[in-house]
Amino acid sequence: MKTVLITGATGDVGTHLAREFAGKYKLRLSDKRPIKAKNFVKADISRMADALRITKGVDAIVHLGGYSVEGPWQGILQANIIGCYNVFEAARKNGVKRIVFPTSNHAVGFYRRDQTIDDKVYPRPDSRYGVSKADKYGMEMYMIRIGNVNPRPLDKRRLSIWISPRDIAQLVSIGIDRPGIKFEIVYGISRNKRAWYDNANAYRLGYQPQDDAETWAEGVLKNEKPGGDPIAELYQGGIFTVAEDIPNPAAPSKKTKAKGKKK
Ligand code: 15L
Repeated sequence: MKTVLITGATGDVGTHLAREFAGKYKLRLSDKRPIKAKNFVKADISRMADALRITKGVDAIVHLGGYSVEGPWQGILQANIIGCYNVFEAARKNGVKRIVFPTSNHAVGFYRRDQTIDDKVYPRPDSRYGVSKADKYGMEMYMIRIGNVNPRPLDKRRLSIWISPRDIAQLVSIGIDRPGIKFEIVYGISRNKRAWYDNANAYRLGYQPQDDAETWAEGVLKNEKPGGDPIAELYQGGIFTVAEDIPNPAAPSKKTKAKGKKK
């Protein structure tokens, strides 16, 4: 049985994968936020020493650690850019060849909704977060541009980019187990009727999605509230406004500074 490290394991996607992969792989779960689990290791991947410690002795890494939405530049830089570099570099030093990097639809979120894009399009990030999810290196890399993982699609945009927990588990498994991968980009969506992506590369690698967001379309569209940002609605990522006012949770608060407390 392969030993697989999941970074950012306490987030939504990590939680779905940990459940779906129980018994299939020997999992090592890691995150900054601790959870109570025997196979959990606390680590801050913005520190190289932590990245080296958690990547030792694993067969593959599913790197989910970092911001999973737009955030302030300093936070994205530490967690998503420096953190990603540390995990990839630590993997190389520890001889871990296979990395599954769940990137995001936001790495190409500035393509318009009236376009269908494939795995070869030039990245067009729609945000600082989107930039941190636009690609890397020479080991065995498998990049999944994830739409949105949820038991059900949440809104009209997600009818195009939704992926069910069992489909994301299948897609990640291909990235862990399929021999001969050098560098691949696939889209992390179910077999959605309204997809904006041509996912032929995922199908070529053996992906057979079980679900389609269309099953929930009627209910989702009925609940859709009119009056969203009309410019954002042109773009696949749905992000247009500049989020300068997002607070940086990585910055020490005045209280902790005064006491000189470590995070
Ligand atoms: C993402 O990349 C996020 O990780 C997820 O939380 C959703 O916001 C998703 O994109 C989305 O675009 O719906």
